[in-house]
Amino acid sequence: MGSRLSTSSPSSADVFLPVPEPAVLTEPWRKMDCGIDEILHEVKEFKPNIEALRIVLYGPTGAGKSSFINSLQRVLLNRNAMIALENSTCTGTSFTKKMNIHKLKKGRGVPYPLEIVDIMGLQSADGGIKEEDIIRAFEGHILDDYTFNPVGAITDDNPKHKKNPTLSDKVHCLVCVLSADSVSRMENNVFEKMKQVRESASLLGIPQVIVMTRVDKACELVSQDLKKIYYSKKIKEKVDVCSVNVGIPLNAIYPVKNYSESITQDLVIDMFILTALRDILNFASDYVERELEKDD
Ligand SMILES: Nc1nc2c(ncn2[C@@H]2O[C@H](COP(=O)(O)OP(=O)(O)OP(=O)(O)O)[C@@H](O)[C@H]2O)c(=O)[nH]1
Ligand SMILES: [Mg+2]
Repeated sequence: MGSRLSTSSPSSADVFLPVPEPAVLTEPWRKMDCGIDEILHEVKEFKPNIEALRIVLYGPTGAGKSSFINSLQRVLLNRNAMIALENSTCTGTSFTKKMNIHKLKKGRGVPYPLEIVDIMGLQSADGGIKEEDIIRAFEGHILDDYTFNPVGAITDDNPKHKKNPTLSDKVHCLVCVLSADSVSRMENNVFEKMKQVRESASLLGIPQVIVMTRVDKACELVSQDLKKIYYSKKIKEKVDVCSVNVGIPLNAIYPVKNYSESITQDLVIDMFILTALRDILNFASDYVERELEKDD
């Protein structure tokens, strides 16, 4: 009895036991490029070359689209805020059924030059949003408060259909929202739907990014210490899955933790949200600049 403990030479079974790979990388897969004050200042003072930039969020039901909008608003106001209704019970049916255009603020009564279009989830028990509707939305044909019709896309005679949209009505950046804890289990048809939307955006020259939410639910290390996000092997793997399946390069993928429980602000949560926001603003602004140059 106890022979395995008393002997110093390992048995053959021990020799072939797989050595678990470390969950923490020795080098980060992405480096932080500046501090929170600098990035917050850059974002708060951002002046686009149009009155307001417009971005659209799209992705599967429950991915965290509405939560991301609220997180962006919280970072700008440095307090708890709820401008988009979130879904706290995941039923498989999209909670957001209307197209809502959220206008962000950077202080009480002070508008921020970013509008966010929150649309219905891509995949849901009731069929989800129609691809044609997404495309019409980013071309600027759908007005705020339009209720999606599960059986058909918007028609030209609908009062919420805008016939001749201007550059301000159009979407200047497509933000695909995926949750880190479910991306590896997502069905191929959802990725296919996303790819098609992305390709349509590419034809219009609209830049695209992925915001990967719920990192705290996908990695124990990150759940305990969000600062480890760029040192987490698991998060890097999830980012790779997003990139390969949606076809968006790694340098346009932003892992974030949304505010979902806390009522107070957290500098680390803010830092990752701000990193995503800063790049989205720049990409959207570059697009608007290209469109304006075309008109010259
Ligand atoms: N822990 C954690 N929970 C999150 C995070 N992001 C979102 N959630 C939660 O996930 C659930 C779904 O989030 P929503 O923002 O409602 O998702 P959605 O994409 O808007 O969903 P639909 O409108 O139904 O398409 C909510 O309970 C959120 O509080 C995150 O980063 N971490
Ligand atoms: Mg929503």
